[in-house]
Amino acid sequence: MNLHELAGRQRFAEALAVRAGKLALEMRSTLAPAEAKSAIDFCTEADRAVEQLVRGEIAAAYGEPVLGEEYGQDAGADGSAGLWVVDPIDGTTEYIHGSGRWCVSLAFLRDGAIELGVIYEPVGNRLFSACAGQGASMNGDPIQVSRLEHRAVPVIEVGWSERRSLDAYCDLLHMLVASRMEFRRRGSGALGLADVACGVNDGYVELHINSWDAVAGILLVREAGGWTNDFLAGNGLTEGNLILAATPELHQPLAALLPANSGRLQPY
Ligand code: LIP
Repeated sequence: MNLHELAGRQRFAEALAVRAGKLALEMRSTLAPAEAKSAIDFCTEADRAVEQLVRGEIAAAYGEPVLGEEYGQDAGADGSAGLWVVDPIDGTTEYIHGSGRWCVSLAFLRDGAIELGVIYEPVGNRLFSACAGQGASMNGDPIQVSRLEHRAVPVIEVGWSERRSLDAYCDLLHMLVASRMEFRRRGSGALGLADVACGVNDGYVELHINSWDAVAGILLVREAGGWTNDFLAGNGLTEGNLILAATPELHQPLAALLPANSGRLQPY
């Protein structure tokens, strides 16, 4: 695909993410009770409506397969001819609780490579966008990872889900503090990664995250000059994986804190 066509897709994904985010925002005040997928994982009618909107627009514009959080992977979507990876609302618990910390995340992949990543945070009105080899932006302005130029204590966001043990999570927090780093958990893996790309976070680590939460943010971090592990190695797309994304100065110190068997840590 030439750059001109990819740029057209990027504009399409940006407009679609904004439209999808506005739909989620409109739906929030009149929402039916959330449905529990597990003790801490929920789905709302807005998650489904937003994913349906996104799937419909992609089908109409490109006719390409989608892997989405709520409706799964389209038949025949092996990714070689192009695959859209969609999280309609990342940070659903924050969304339900009335916080602004949630977003729409869209990515386009081909042949196992992430070509586009777009994340829209409706409440903060932040639109993050990256195209492979073309840099990353927020609301149209170029962004860069921190390079620790703030000269203060590093801030590392550490995501958690029930897919890994609470003990392993707490061990990681202990080691971060012992290494003189601050930790945060703000409830959206996609925004945690976007915040690495724009320097608000110095790193993002989660012992297991799903691809729809991670792939758009991974491209943002890499295009903003950051380091990420090869999240898509093995079955990362369908099974999820460990994610480590950071300003380059921190990738080795952070990798040293992770258990040897925690996932694939080779670079992307
Ligand atoms: C969740 C993320 C959370 C992350 C979890 C989970 P959801 O996604 O937002 O930050 O730690 O792994 O995937 O359920 O809100 O889309």
